[in-house]
Amino acid sequence: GIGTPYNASSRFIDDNVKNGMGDRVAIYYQDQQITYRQLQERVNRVGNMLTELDLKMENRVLLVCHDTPEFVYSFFGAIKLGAVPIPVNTMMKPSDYEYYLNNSRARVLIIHQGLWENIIHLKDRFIYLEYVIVIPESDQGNFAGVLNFCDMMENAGNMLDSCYTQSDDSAFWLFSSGSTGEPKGVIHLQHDMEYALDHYAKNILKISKNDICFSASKLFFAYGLGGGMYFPFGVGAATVLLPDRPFPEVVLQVIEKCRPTIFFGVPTLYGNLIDFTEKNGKLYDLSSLRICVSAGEALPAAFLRKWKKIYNLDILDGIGSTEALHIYLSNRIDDIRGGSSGKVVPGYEARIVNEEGEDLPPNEVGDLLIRGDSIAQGYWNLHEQTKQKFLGEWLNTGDKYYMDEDGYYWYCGRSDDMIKTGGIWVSPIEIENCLLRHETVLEAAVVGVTDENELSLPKAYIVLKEGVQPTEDLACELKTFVKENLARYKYPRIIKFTDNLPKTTTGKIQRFKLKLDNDN
Ligand code: 3SK
Repeated sequence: GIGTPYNASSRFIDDNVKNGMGDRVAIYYQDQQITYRQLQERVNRVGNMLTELDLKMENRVLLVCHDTPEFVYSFFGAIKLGAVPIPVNTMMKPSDYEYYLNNSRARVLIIHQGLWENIIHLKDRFIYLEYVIVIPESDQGNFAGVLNFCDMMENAGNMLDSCYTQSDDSAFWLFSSGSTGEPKGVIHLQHDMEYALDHYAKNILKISKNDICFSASKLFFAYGLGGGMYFPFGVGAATVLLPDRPFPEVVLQVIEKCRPTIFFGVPTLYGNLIDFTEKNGKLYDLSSLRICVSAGEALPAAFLRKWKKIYNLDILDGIGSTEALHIYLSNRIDDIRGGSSGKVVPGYEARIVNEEGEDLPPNEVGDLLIRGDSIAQGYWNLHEQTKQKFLGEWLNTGDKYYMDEDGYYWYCGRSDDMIKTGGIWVSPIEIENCLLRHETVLEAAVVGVTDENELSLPKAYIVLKEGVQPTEDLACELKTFVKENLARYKYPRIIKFTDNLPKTTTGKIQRFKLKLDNDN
């Protein structure tokens, strides 16, 4: 039989207009203020233009968009049809987009002009793609064979009923990168955003319609998607969108100008903001903020102290994941334990288990499992990996944690060797494979090491081919080589030349031994 209808686009966009908030600002973008009524009309226009292309329920749409209103219109426009938007990282290499498109079998690609120009040469390799909709960034450019987002919007109707979906229908995907293999499509359902909103944003952030959110973390990250979009929309609040890279000066200026009340950043950014403020000796006016949030990796306690000292603001550190959609362990506004990830967010449950899956007592390190209803349905077309990660109701986070007697959780590292740099997961294997393509490299092993602020960075141990001299210049060349061949943020910040790598008898590199290197 037909069950209760639930469509996340209706819930996060239309309900605001229905509830009398149509004239409130939903998005601050550059000099524009976009109200909920305007937002609803534009979401409807995108829905109509996708319908014109015969996009149907469950068809995927890849979004390669900067943080602009078009991202939001496209995301919710697709969901309103029951189609499935897939926002992806805008900083990847061309071949990564070939993978995203072919793996997801997206029929439509919505992409900013500059980003399209970077991948246009690969277009014959996009097997399932039928339409490319380019969001223009200038009058000039090659729009041959593609559709123009703005022209289509203008010609599309502004009324659209949401299609009949239920709370367990697919709503959107995000790609999650693993230590081995290719990125995995994480399938999120229609009800997932509302669950994260109700449990994390309402309970922990106490978000209300009077808030203005600003996420320096981009919308294509699960973290930014909540903080910069569906948390504020879920309560009729506003968001500030910043399309540029979040350089410290820009971020501080945006806060001063737009006066947000909740700010979302990653530890590396807080470190940069602190450095920038200290070096310039100029204090920005951040007095509009009532909460700063950090996630992505553990926030060094020193950053918490310095931020408080400089700006008299607390940072709420928490941990989440793409698979869980948002934060499930967090400090509280009136209960912050520096250096810890805080306690379990109400609505989620946590277990710390040993290798046999048995629960461990306080203070013992084990694997963190999480339960809660924003957890994804599974990975697209990856049966084995889905079984390993999604254990019935429990999600195996892949993080090592212990819980102290007071119920605070303390992060102890990754179960696998993945490295988080600047809040983004990086696979050591991908960097190693890239280094191995350099003519001078015989063997390479990459591990995450921590800098003086306890933030992790990729470090490469390299065995050179016979006769090649290990020099500073070669180290620089290898860094540049990785920057040119992978997304820039993946390059090893430190290179150490060595005569051999520690290996098991079967020849597997023992990265954990490298992490114990006295230099680190
Ligand atoms: O890495 C995290 O801590 C995180 C938090 C919220 C949403 C997504 C992620 C990956």
